[in-house]
Amino acid sequence: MAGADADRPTREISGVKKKVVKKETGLGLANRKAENFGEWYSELVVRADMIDYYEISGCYILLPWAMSIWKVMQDFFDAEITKMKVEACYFPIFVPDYFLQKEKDHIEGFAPEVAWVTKAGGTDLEAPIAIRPTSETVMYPYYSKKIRGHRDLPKKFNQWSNVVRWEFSNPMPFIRSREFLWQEGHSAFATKEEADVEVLEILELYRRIYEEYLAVPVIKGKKSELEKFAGGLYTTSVEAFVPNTGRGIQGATSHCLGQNFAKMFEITFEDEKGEKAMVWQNSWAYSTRTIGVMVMVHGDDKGLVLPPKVASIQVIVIPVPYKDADSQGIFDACYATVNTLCEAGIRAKSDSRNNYSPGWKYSHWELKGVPLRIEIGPLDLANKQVRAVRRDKVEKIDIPRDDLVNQVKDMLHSIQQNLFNVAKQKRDACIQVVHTWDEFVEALSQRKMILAPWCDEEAVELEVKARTKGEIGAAKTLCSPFDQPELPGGTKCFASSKPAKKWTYWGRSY
Ligand code: 87F
Repeated sequence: MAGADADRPTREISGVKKKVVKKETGLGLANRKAENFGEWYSELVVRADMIDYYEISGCYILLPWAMSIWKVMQDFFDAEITKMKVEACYFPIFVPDYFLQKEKDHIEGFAPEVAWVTKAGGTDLEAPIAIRPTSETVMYPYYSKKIRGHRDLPKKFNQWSNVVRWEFSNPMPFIRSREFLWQEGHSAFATKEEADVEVLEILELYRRIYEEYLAVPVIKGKKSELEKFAGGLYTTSVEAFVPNTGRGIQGATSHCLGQNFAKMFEITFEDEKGEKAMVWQNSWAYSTRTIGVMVMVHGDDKGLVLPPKVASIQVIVIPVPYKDADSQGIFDACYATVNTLCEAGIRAKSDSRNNYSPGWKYSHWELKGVPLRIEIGPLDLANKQVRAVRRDKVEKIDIPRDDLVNQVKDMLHSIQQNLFNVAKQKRDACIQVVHTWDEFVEALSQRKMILAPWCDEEAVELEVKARTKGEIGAAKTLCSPFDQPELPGGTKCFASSKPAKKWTYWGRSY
């Protein structure tokens, strides 16, 4: 039937007119995840009301549907770092030029991304002032001034803030934006041992944010010398993977800075023997990028899929009145259901708008990713039950109203678990172990996340980058996982044939 979708509404996305998936509601996405991932992602974050575009390229409006997710992660993280005796603080957004210069050696690579304020009204400032791209240079002069003796240590500060990095590569909501939100933690210790312990404690919190809250599997590991924060001693990270594009994505970083900044900023203390010593420092951050990773991993052709733990609405209750049915009874049952759920600590809401059909509402809340939908129609009313429909898979079950809370709790728990399990299966299916260069090139062309024995030499990583350079980007190291498979003696590096020192993940990345 030629006319079957001829009357579907079209929408212009990136200049191309696409058929909209659902004609009856007009709510379908014009782009498919498996066909044009980039357009699918940009369309989804806007249509699900997470993001709106702004006049300045690379800057986005973060809407309540996204901020509520950020808030859940913020509350979790704040509670955990408070247990670790980290204190909240806030330092200014502006950095004097001479503060930034102190760090000039490793800021060199970053310099093109630093934004500057040069004027107030019509008059030039005496000296340009930088907008923080990160706050080492803002905070450490204070550390230098305040840390005197061993009793001032450890000092552990965290701030929630925005930072600005004027990127020139393709911006992407949440993933690469010129202004973003993050937490940055900065701590100073008397000993390296204490710093080492904290690096891993924080990294574990980052793993939990991804795996327990966002239901995204990550790999914990250490960055190569080339990929670490140049100002630090070593960098650890959690690495996620986006199967549709075959790209790794750095999820969060926890750095041991060693004593590099202590030297630059003269952060010293008198130790217990009365001798002058330099502090050991860490810094650590995760940003709103976390939300983008979650969208990419779980979203589908119907829209967003939210893990229950971060969803601001976990259950949407929709009345399904029929012409001659007891509409008031149905609406009352919906309100009662919401009340019961909310009293049990479940984030539930009813959509009782009378200017939209139930079908439209189903599509709308699917687009927004609400984990569980409850429908109440005349039959449900008569049977003292509700119908529950999962967002993550095709499953409808009837729940007796007197067992509502228990069963909804179980379902939300099961959705959270299932999202993680499915994501992990997909991620694991993309991991390819290789031993030779040819296998590596083949796996890369199949968009895999590659685990290879490596000699751990910087020159070899540079060579791999150069040899894989192409239109869709070069391969680089993602991390050397802490969880190392056995490396039998005599194993050779896949790229240099020198003795391999460790297993390392490689791939294209964001
Ligand atoms: C961009 C411009 C200027 C990253 C930049 O990861 C400076 C920088 O120092 C820069 N982009 N970085 C590295 C940030 C390191 C570190 N800072 C504290 C973190 C965690 C939080």
